[in-house]
Amino acid sequence: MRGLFEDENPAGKEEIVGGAFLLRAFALAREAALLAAVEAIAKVSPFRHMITPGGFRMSVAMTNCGGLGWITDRRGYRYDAIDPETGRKWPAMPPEFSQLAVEAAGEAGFSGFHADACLINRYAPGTRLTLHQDKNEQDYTAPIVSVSLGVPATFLFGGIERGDKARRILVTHGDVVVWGGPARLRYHGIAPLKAAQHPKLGEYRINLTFRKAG
Ligand code: MD6
Ligand code: FE
Repeated sequence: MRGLFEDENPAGKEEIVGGAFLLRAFALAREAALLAAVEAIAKVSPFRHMITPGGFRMSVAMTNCGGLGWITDRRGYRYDAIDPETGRKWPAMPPEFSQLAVEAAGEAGFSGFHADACLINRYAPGTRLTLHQDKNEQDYTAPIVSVSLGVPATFLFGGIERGDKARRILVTHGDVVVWGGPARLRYHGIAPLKAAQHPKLGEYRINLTFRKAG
């Protein structure tokens, strides 16, 4: 139980480093709506393993919703309004997604965050995301809002240089990480997912990352 003792933060808000905040369980009450929306999106634009510019198949399965979607192929990393698998626009951003993103950003001190892109990542056991910076967006003054659902994961939170030592943060179902300002270009990743079962998502972890891409 959290928040029962004076030395714990009842709001469940923790500053990981300057500009990066963990909002524990912030999305928990909305899990049913979020999971239903992910399912609906994946029916239109299915999860797929994209190819990196270097020719590697990503172990994370991805899809997107919103006006812009993050993609990678042999030509590079970028945002595009069209899903290359379907040839059509990405599914629209559901209102419950936009609402969660603006509220979480506000809780972390970034008011007026209007996401135009939501990348949806799906991790199976063993899947990892190596350390990277998010730098395909136009405007680094906007934060990123990241929602974790399903199986717990270890978020690796590094510095501004790739070789900087990374902190390890456990993110569980319903947790939201918001980062921006001085943290916006920090290296980060996900350690290989440990096998576990979640009552709603089985062996999977789903991550929603909201960005202002355009
Ligand atoms: C993930 N997230 O949590 C991967 N990037 O599955 C990210 O790469 C990420 O969570 C920028 C900000 C928040 C994130
Ligand atoms: Fe990232």
